[in-house]
Amino acid sequence: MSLDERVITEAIASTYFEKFTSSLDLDVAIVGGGPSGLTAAWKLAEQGFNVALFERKLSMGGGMWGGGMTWNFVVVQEESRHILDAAGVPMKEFKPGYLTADAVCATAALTFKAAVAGAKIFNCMSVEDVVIREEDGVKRVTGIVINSSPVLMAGLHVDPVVLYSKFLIECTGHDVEVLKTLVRKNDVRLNTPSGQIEGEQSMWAEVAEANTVRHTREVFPGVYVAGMAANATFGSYRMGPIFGGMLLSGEKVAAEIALRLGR
Ligand code: 48F
Repeated sequence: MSLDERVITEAIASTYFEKFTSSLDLDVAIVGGGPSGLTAAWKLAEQGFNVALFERKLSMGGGMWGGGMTWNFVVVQEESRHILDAAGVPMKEFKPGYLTADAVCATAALTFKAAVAGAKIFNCMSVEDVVIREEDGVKRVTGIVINSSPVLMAGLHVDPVVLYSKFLIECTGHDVEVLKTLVRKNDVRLNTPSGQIEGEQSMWAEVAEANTVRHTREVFPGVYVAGMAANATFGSYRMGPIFGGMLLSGEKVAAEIALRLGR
């Protein structure tokens, strides 16, 4: 078979823009491709929702690849075993209740499950702002403003583009970047004790893990927080390289939004 470079280019461009235009009106936009975002994307996509995940970096996985301090194993608790089991990730019990999994295998498996379930993954794409609307005095986030990561990294003055979404899941981790932008630019109150982002506290794994799941909720009309972003938003602790809470948070946010969307 002879190869035509023009066809290769056309195949990539037309397939990519088909994926892009089918994302103009999303059910759910997920920002951040760490363990919580990937789990949420997988669980929503497998129910048939129009869901896309935006990750600033070239690779998915956020803080999961490196395990603890680059020793590339993660620990998960018994309660979250079913999620990695369903993704086909082998685990070993280290002590009762503490399971270890290969960090690379777990990250790759979650990425694979999300993509194969039909989540549209846009890597190398940064969410730099949100779309906001006001109706009867109530503000709501109705979409995301995205730009190419290399454009932002190079500091080029290039305008972003916009996609609409019924719900946004803020999964950007410790920095809570998208929610910070929403609060900084708009005169809004969040569904937190102070109405603002409370900020992350120091290490307390047991409380943090429980709170990651507890704080996974809608924090502003149209915006849910999940994963480490949920902890930072509601002022809880960090937990280090134990990942069960991240997986359970992704599972919970997917279930709650699925209910809201009528499934
Ligand atoms: O930090 P990250 O892995 O978030 P997570 O799902 O998991 C936290 C754990 O990895 C770990 C932990 C506990 O076990 O404490 O830190 O809550 O992934 C966040 C992802 O969001 C991307 C970022 O590159 C990372 O991959 N991200 C951040 N800001 C943006 C973004 C943005 N504005 N647009 C697109 N992606």
